Amino acid sequence: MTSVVVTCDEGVGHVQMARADALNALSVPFCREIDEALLALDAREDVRAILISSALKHFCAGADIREMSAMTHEEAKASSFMGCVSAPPRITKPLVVAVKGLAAGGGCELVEMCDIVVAGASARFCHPEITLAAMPGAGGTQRLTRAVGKHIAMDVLLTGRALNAEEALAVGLVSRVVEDEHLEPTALSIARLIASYSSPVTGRIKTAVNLAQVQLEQGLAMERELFHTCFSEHDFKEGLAAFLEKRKPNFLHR
Ligand code: CO8
Repeated sequence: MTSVVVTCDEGVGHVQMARADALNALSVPFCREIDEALLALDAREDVRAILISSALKHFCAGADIREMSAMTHEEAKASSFMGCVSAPPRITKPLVVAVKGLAAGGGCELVEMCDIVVAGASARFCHPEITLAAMPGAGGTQRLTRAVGKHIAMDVLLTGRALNAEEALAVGLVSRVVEDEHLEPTALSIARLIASYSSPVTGRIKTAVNLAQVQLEQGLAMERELFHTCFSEHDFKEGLAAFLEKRKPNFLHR
């Protein structure tokens, strides 16, 4: 079954996530498919902006919990595992993302990696890693904090609570909110408008804006190291097992 649908029209490359059996959970093979699609579009001369969206009712349920529960600390470190896609920060063309339903954990980190975020009214953004005795490993602590500031980031990351579309707009995680039925047409028209402008200039604006994210690389490297520590802890295994067994976790704080 195809889990990523790629189309290209009027200068816009469109990657639609459609892993229907697990709400677009970001397994390693699914991430590879998304990354390959994005990199292939970025390399095309006729593509001047890229849109990411979901074909399902939710945007993305985050890292694949079933897959993570079978992974050891050594495996996570050796593969630089981060429970998310890795290509978006390397994409040179403007990246627009259209979000409806839940963007959780790695799904929210994918959103945070994009350049313009268009939210449907049903969108909710959350980092539930803490409920699994885990933490973000794909930039969540860094990009969310840079987008919304320390106090909202701490609240979202330490409590696991979700921001709805209007709250996310108010704190700067989202660029625009529209009704769900207008989501894809609006996101597509934004991407098409950008694609109609001079692409060397849109690329340079993107590069320059990203330079405002001071010390991002340093923060990402430290976050990855802290994140991999979770895999060596009792509570993380317990958190993942409790999710899969649909029960409350029993954390021992180690
Ligand atoms: N991974 C794997 N499978 C998933 C995931 C997931 N993240 N989310 C949902 N599924 C599966 C469910 O198990 C279920 O499968 P089945 O039908 O076989 O039981 C199917 O998708 C449908 O899910 P639900 O029945 O739960 O659907 P609902 O509509 O009732 O609920 C939710 C949708 C609210 C999205 C709910 O599924 C949910 O809460 N999912 C988990 C969200 C979550 O906690 N995501 C964060 C994961 S952590 C992360 O992304 C960051 C990386 C952290 C790595 C930490 C390493 C140190």
